[in-house]
Formats: sequence, C-alpha cells, structure tokens
Amino acid sequence: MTAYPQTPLTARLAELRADFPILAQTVRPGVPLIYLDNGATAQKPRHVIAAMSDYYERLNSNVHRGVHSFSEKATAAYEAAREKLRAFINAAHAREVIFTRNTTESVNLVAQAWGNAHLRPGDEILISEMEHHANIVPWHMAAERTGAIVRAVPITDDGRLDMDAYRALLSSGRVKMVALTHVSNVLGTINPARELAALAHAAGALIFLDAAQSAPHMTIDVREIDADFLAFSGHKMLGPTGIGILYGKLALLEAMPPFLGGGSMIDRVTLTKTTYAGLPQKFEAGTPAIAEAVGLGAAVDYLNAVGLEAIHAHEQAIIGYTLERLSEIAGVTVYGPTAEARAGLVAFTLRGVHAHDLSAGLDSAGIAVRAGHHCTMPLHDKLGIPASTRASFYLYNTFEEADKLVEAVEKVRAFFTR
Ligand code: C6P
Repeated sequence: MTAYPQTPLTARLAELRADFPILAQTVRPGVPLIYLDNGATAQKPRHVIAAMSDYYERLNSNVHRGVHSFSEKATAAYEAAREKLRAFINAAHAREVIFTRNTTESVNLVAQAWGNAHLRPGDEILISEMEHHANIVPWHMAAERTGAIVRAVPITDDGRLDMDAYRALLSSGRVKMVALTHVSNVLGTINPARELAALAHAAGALIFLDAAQSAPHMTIDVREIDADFLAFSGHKMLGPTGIGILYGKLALLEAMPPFLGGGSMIDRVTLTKTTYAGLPQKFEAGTPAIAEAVGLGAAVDYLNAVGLEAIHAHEQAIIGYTLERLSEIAGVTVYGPTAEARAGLVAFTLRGVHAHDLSAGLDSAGIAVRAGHHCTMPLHDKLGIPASTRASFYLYNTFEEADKLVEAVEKVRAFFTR
C-alpha cells in the first residue's frame, strides 16, 4: 500500500467526507464519483443544506421590509450571515460587505458604479494575462463607456505575474485601477496580493482582487492585504449558488453611485427624484438571496470549524503529490508554477489528445474534471493551446483520488497511442 503524505486533515477525512452527501453518489453503477471540479463549483455539506431548509421551514419572510416578527427574524438571519462574512475576511465594518449574485456581478458592480464615476479618457486599467473573463469583460465594457484603456500585465514562462512588467506598467502614472486575480483558475498561481496592492497604491491606483479561487481555500484578510475591493462566490466555498460577495473599503463604497436601482436601495423616492439608502442597502436592490446568504453563513461556519490553514495545507500536499505523479506520464504538459506557489488545482494537456476526449475518458472512470478554456481565452492564447483539462481539489479530496486521476490519464494516453 502506498504511504501517502500526512496532512492536517488526514485523520478527519472520512468524517469530513461523510458530511457531503453527494460524495457517496456513483457516476454509474459501480463507479463512485471522484469530484475534481471544485474550481467550477464545490460540493455542499449537510450543514449548509440544513441551514437553508431550516430557514425556509422556520423563518421565511422578506427582509428589511416588514415590521412583523418573521420579517424581523429573517432580517436578523440575513444580517448575521453578513457579519460572518465580515469576520471571514476581517473587514472593519459589516457595511463593507455587499451581497451580490457571484464574483461576476461583483466585478460588474465596481466596473460600472466606480468606473462610470471615476474613469476618464486615457486613464488606464491594469488586468493580467491570467484573468478569468469575469475580470476582463466588465473592464472592457467600462473602457468602452469611458474612453479608458485596458492593459494587461504579462505572465512569466512559469505562469507567475511578471512583477517587473507590473512595475513598468504602473509607472505610466495613468493607472486608476488594478484588477487582478488572487489565484489563477488555470495556472493555480497564488499572486502576492499584499505586494500587488502596495505597488498599486504607491502608483496612485486602487486594487480590485478577484478572490473567487482563493477565498474558499486560504485565509483572506482584506486589511492585511489592504485591498480596496475584493470579490468571491458562495458556490465555490461550500455555499449555494446565487450569492457572492463584494468587499469594498467604506469610503470608496460610500462615494460610489448605486449599481442597480429599485426597491430596498432607496432613502426617498418622488416621481422626479430618488435619494439612496446608506450601505450596504444602496448596492442591494430588490429582494436579495436570503436563504442563500444564510447558507453561505453556514458554509463559513463549516470552513472555520475545519480551519482554512488546515485546508490550504491539505490541498498543497495533494497538489504537490499530483504534480509529481502527472510528470511521470509521457506527453503530459502541466501549466503554471511549482507546488509551493500554487493553489490546489492543475491544468494540463496530453499530447495528441483533445482536452474534451481526455475528460470524457476520465468521466468513464467516474472522475469529474473540467475541460475547455475555463473562461480564460487570452491565457490559453498565450499558452498556445485551444483547451486544457483541469483537476481542482478541495478539503474532502484524497490522495487515492489523485492516484485514480493519474491512472486514468495514463489509461487514456495508452488508448490514444495504441
Ligand atoms: N471560474 C471555473 O471553472 P462566478 O461564475 O461569478 O461564480 O465566478 C467567476 C470567476 C471569477 N474569477 C475566477 C478566478 C474564477 O475562477 C471564476 C469562476 C469557474 O474556473 C467557472 S468559469
């Protein structure tokens, strides 16, 4: 039997896995599910599912509207979830935590509300070659509206941000916003958030961090990073779909005009004029995703109970092991940096086999991975490949599953090179 590396979660893994009902499913009779598509969305523990059912069974009402008891209870549950999210990222005020639908909406909120108010022709927005489309397209749209220019920080050959090029781009003196991913959803690269923020600030720019792939897997401290804005999605961190977070520094959010208009975000409306509510309501128009906020709060409780540091260490050990084993397979090319600089995901290609054929082959072994461009077309262009196959791990994944992945890749290779 293989002696696998020990991680802070090894001893609890069976117990943790039992919390996730879907992990007991089979893909087809006799083929257990090996879920390695956590970068796309994570599975949900019973605690999250139960918190949402409980909300609907015992509390359901609209928030911030009624003075009746149930509305007050629902509002308290919704605001308690906001407080959990505040503590999760160590924001100074709960008012700095805005509930959105997902990371994508959070980026759009800032690109529109902040962008329209602050960007002028010739201003520069810095993104990077490793961004997800969610952190590219809203900035392109902002540039189209305002005459600002989007420039991209290149990546190095080993898939890190080119820090010299970043400094050089910042030195134009025209950069108003730096919008970068904290962790790449393809390369797995963990970018040096604090250093990126310090350099942006020294150049007079703000920084927006896309934490979609970091917040679920490592401790985030917005004050330590000194992030101006930071966004992530509930569904990638054991929570439900339909809820995400935008963090923004209080003064910035207060000075921004609203994003969407409607009920709940107003102070007073006449037939000719609207004045707006304070934070966070100003950015939460309409009935919000209440049960989803409660579910996300439960996900935060769960992650805290397991421990973000333990989760990160576990995933780093699995990714290190997987990278080593993948490198034994002829024709496999792995993209991105070495294990120490990356989160628990790996995108790779297999010579002569399209990513979709590879992932179909893996599916027949019960292994769920993602294939395609992963919403990072510019990155795939840069890498010179149309598509890749990505395995992304989470706290409940095992070394045995990593072995099964490697064995299945080897089988697909053998099949295609017969
Ligand atoms: N990446 C993936 O499989 P939403 O869809 O809004 O919840 O998240 C968008 C997003 C933004 N930034 C990064 C770095 C991301 O990875 C994602 C989502 C998924 O890689 C689905 S495309």
